[in-house]
Amino acid sequence: MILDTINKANDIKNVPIEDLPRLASEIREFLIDHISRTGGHLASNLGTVELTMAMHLSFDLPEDKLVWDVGHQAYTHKLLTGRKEEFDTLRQFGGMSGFPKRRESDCDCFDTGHSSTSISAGLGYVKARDLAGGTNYVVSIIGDGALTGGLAMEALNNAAENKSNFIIVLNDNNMSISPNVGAISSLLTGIRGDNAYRDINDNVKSSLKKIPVYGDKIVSQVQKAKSGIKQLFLPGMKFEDMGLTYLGPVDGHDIGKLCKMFKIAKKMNTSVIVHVITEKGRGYEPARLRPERFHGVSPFDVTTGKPIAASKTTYTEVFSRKICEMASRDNKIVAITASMASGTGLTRFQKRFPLRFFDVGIAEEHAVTFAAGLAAGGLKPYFAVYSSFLQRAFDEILHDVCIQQLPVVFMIDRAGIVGSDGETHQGIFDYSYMNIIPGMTVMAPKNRLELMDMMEFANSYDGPVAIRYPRGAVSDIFSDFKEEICYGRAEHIYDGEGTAILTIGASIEEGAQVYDKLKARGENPSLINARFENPVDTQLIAELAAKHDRLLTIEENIGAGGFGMNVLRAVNENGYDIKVINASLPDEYIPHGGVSKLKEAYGFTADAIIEKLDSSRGIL
Ligand SMILES: Cc1ncc(C[n+]2csc(CCOP(=O)(O)OP(=O)(O)O)c2C)c(N)n1
Repeated sequence: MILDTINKANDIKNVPIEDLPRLASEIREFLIDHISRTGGHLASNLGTVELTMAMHLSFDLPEDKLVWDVGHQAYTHKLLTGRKEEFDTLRQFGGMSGFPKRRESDCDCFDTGHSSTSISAGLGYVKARDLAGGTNYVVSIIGDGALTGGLAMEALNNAAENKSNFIIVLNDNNMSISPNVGAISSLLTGIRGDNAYRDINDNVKSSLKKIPVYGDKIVSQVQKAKSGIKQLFLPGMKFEDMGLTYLGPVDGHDIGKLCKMFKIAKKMNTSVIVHVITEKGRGYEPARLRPERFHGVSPFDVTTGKPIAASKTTYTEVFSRKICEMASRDNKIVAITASMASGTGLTRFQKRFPLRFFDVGIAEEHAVTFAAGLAAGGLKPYFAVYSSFLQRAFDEILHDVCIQQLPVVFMIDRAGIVGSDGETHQGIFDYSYMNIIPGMTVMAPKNRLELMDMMEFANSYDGPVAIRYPRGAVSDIFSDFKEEICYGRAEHIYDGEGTAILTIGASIEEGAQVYDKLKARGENPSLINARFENPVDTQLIAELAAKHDRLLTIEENIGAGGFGMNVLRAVNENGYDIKVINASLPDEYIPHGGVSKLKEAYGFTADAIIEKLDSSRGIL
């Protein structure tokens, strides 16, 4: 195995050129074998094997900097930088992350997970290098999907003014997770099109001539090599017009051509885009044919491509069906996704109501202000979005939706600990950042039925509402309890005395376990499903204070600024005579791992919560 000879950065440079295609095949086999067992990002990684090899052949790590966008496609980079053995622990607690991590390797120069950051970060590296008089190369690798993000556009706008070498590799596979959308995608499709493949022409010459000293020489060499670098050509003029140098498109599976292109790019004294065409899922037919399904996968059978574990009904699925049912009755309902139609369950809506469905690209900030405009125009927009990705749209939620009290519904999926994607993807901040925006109503269902009831409630409510629900299988806990939803009112599950357990959303599970354990040791606590994080049910808290000596709040979110804080404030401000104990996740970034392992490690289990309760009572 050639892969056995690669144990640290730059080892690939010792592999004979004729063996590189075999190494690419071995890497693909390795990735398919390992990801089929651990789960992870497959299709994108299969598409970047040769591109990564070519970059490792063309640059010197760790001195040169490779800044990956999103970072989900950096598995080959990890393999080529001495982390082969760690693949068995991919995305597991204490194991190797699925994204670049500076703490993991000096070859990972920037932590990522969210989209469209690489050009900004890369440009920062460029300026830091230039100010220090350094000579290393900086390469940002961004996908065509990530290029639709506003941050990437802001960065390009800035990078166009740069007068030193900065290489931006545009990894174009014509796909975001789903097929890419919008004008950027059309622009790239145009460039990729038939008439794009021409021989060298004047425009390329002008690009090449920008290379100091060597430019003219390269032009004449390229002209001599008739079929040499055939794909250097004109169509990147749109980028050139912006002030960026454009090279490409180049076949992203041809290592020789890629290396030649990088050789040229290294000579430019500008920001240069190297446009690379790759195929998602290359080398594994199920992933090549259905790249969307193989974007992020749980363990699967390599022969059939089918997942090993049987799928269960998820909250996403419940949302997916319910929104269609509601939209069939109410033609004001429209749905928005920021490039996550399948992940958020909106594919069904897209098929049934194509004119009322909007995929805006990886553009959460735009999605929110767009939703505000739709609402101001008389519609009822539902923006379905993962908790961690909505973080970027904080100002738009405040400035465009809430100040104007526009009736936008935020369906916040993947809230709480999501597990194996780690720090960047845990949905543990939304109770805090949504909570502090005046005029925002924040709800969370205890089970699947309540999610549907909350959606009906949100539809009838004339103002901004957020409903947050977790990743994974639905719960049917306490499905016999279905009091009608009243604005700002909680739901009593069990009435008792002494300790009142007040849970929000999915943490009813931990609350019920705490309840059972306290009961088992002879106590008679109350259990309440808060339903509303904001506004908090002050009337209920007053009633509880009369009969209980302790209020235990439970929320799957960091402690700062969330539900527990609201309860504590209500108690303080009204002078209620009751002690409040807040159980939450710690105010920390939670790494990757299985959800239950993480809950254990970060003290979010019934036992850990009872321990906290007991220590507040002086019971050790
Ligand atoms: C802010 C943000 N929104 C959504 C996502 C989810 N996401 C991860 S990868 C991806 C698609 C990226 O497409 P592209 O950049 O073309 O990379 P490819 O996977 O096609 O190689 C999306 C939408 C994210 N990581 N960050």
